[in-house]
Amino acid sequence: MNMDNDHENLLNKKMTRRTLLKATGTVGVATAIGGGSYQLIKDAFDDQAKAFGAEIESFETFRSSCSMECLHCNLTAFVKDGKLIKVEASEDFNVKGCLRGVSRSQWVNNPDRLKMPLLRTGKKGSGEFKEISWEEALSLIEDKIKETMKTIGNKGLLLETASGNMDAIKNSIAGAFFNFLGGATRPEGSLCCSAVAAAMNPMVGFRYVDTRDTIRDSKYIICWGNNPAVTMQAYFKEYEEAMKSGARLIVIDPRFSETAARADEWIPIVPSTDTALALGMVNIMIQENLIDRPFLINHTGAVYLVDEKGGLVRENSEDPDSYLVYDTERNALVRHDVSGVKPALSKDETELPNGYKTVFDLIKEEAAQWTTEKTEKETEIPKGTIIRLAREYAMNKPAMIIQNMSGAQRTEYGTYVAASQFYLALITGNIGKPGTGVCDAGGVTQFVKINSPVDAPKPTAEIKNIPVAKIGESVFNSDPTEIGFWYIMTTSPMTQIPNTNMVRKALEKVPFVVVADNLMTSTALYADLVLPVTTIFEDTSLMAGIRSHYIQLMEKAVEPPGEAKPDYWIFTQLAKRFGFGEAFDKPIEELIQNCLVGTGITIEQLRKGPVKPVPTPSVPFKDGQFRTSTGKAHFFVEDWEAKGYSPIVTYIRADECIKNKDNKLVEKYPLMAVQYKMPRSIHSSFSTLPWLNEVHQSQPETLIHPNDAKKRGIKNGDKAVVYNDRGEHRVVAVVTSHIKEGIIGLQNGWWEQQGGSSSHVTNDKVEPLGTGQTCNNSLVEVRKEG
Ligand SMILES: Nc1nc2c(c(=O)[nH]1)N[C@H]1C(S)=C(S)[C@@H](COP(=O)(O)OP(=O)(O)OC[C@H]3O[C@@H](n4cnc5c(=O)[nH]c(N)nc54)[C@H](O)[C@@H]3O)O[C@H]1N2
Ligand SMILES: Nc1nc2c(c(=O)[nH]1)N[C@H]1C(S)=C(S)[C@@H](COP(=O)(O)OP(=O)(O)OC[C@H]3O[C@@H](n4cnc5c(=O)[nH]c(N)nc54)[C@H](O)[C@@H]3O)O[C@H]1N2
Ligand SMILES: [Mo]
Repeated sequence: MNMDNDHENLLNKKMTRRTLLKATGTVGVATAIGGGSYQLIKDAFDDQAKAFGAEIESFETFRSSCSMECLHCNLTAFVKDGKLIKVEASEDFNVKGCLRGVSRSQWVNNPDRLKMPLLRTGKKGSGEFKEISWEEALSLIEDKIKETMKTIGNKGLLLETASGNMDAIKNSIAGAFFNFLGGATRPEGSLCCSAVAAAMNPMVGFRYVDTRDTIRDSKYIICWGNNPAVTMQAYFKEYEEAMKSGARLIVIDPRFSETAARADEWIPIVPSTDTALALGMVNIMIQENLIDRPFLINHTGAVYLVDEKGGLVRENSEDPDSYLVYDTERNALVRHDVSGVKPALSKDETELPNGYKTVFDLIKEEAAQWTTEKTEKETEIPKGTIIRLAREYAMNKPAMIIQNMSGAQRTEYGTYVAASQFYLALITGNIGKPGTGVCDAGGVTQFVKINSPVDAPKPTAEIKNIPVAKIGESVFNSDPTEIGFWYIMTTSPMTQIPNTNMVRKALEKVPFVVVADNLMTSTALYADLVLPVTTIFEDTSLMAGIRSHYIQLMEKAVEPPGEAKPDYWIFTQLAKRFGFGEAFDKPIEELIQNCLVGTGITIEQLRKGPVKPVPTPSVPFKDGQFRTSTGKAHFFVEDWEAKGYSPIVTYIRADECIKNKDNKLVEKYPLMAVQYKMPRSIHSSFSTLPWLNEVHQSQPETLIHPNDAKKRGIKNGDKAVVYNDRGEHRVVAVVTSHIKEGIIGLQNGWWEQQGGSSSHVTNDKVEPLGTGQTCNNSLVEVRKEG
């Protein structure tokens, strides 16, 4: 069957038969499912056709925002007789939604939606619950909170929130409620990208800064451990535009990703050795004089002096910004910011007094260890490629590195990975100009301040938070504290937190676990009390945050099923019971207005469509102006030193890395697993929606290299088990050279009910500098099932 012709025919047929069928909607669906199954296309069109059957006038439309996790597409819901009929990408929005966005209708109308509060009756995990009223549910929560506060104190309460529906209201209100109580234990760091924050905040002064507006100006783009063709799909058109204008696209990834398939070059690498590669590149750049000296001297702390003990030298120890440099005009140590200063870059060029060095000298020494031979050995990238990559990035200006919360930084020393990418950009002056920079996932919060919807007091209790990657073990071992009450919303720890078996044991141990969600997720199965909440289009809310350049009103389009309620309604009811209800009990419009106060934007404006309070094009750190207190970019980070690590980016081999022959585990588990995100879901969200399961795969797969498969007697399509001491993950083996030998690729987002989460085998070690997670440093073995 010729699929292309089939699409065409289908399109033409429907287009002529239904003149009312909007062209944009039609194209939206067709592109979203291009290459997908015929049945799905037919279903989608039949649904639309039915919806548009007769009187278009009787439809109402409402707008909302899709998940911010993958860039906030504005969606339009079509409602007839109070029922959501279909969802389309909004016509006037600059990016077009995908099949996940369109499938939102299958989330809203899902027959499996939770409709009533559910109280556990069987064993945890058994799925046996009985329906109870909201009154009973809220009383239970009140009692359990009070009991925990009395027996353990506030630290016995654990509040866990994350990425599900990253609007400006829900997670903030939950935090405010627990602050009013005096505080609660919270997860520290993030599963996602706290390593990026630990690199960017001290180096360039703030985070959530992206360069997406000028991707198309770039001549050379390196997607480094990042797969924007899937994970930033809405903006992939920018990469395509850049390539049409002659830009080269390079992908550094152990996996031949969807982006690699569209790139000029794929550079496979041993996972978590990226910092070695970056230092090897810096070494070449310094040796071949490919560095941007004026930029380093005028806009960075490369020129700051370091004393014999290796510390930064300041004029006044009370003034953190009074860094000293060696002025080549005055031949004296002066503050870096005195007028007319001409700082020395290196002791190799200018004789410095008293054995001083510059920060640049430290970088040079660090990088010098990374000869091309040594870099090749560690990363398994041929040295010719390393040299060419360094030269091309430095010479094809403007060049950009795409980081976007990359897989490369979800590794044991992920902060150094992220920081090393900034080293490359700063050393070559590839920053602060269109087409350059290191692209993070940025949002409106870099331009305007979004307030909390509710003004809450600071927590009064002294509480030690738990590194998020260690939630399972910490809670199970009551270390540092016993948890008596665990409130989980907008996240699914059973699939997303590393080491699933530990997370399960923790959920089983805590006496009262509340999960607020809209489906019976893998985590909800382990709750004592499940609260049914609304999804988008069922309550009014505001999207304004860290990953989207737009502020969007999320309109209520339909009534939620049964007695599902918005999260803020739950906290308002609870707040009333605890005597601080007046701070919460406000119309949602007022809560939204509170968020918007500092922006000058009104709800009325947002009712007309998304507002972009961002200068376009946005060029972060324009003209070398950074957001640090000195206005300069810093290479030497005292925060890292305070944590016992090198203040200069250094490569430390990860514990669970196949290069680490000192680790006995490498013999037992000789493969390294990397995680990747799929088009079919955002993490575990969307995972059960029929259209997505039909078009994409509906069971977990693993990518395994033909040589690795052969050694294990595994053939393409065989059932296999990926395992280590932490647990087992059942998969279908995809035998392919699209993964580097010695590495396997595991998918993120499968529910336990769908075959199980890859987090059963992921490393739960904490990334030490950013308190992030290290899922891409997981040693495993694979066997054929049965
Ligand atoms: N469709 C879809 N889009 C999403 C998401 C989703 O779940 N689904 N999630 C959103 C979120 S929250 C995030 S954080 C982003 C993440 O966006 P990405 O970082 O692009 O997503 P990942 O698939 O986790 O990782 C990208 C690649 O990193 C590679 N990788 C793993 N370890 C290493 C390493 O050590 N070095 C190198 N060089 N490469 C490595 C993997 O093989 C993978 O191909 O995507 C966002 N967008
Ligand atoms: N193995 C493995 N683990 C990973 C990763 C990986 O690549 N591999 N990636 C990591 C990354 S980058 C991230 S960002 C995290 C993400 O992990 P999570 O933040 O846990 O994301 P989801 O799995 O999508 O879970 C979100 C949940 O919130 C629910 N939800 C949606 N809207 C609402 C709402 O309005 N109210 C409430 N109460 N609930 C709602 C959804 O139904 C869903 O169950 O996972 C991390 N964990
Ligand atoms: Mo993430």
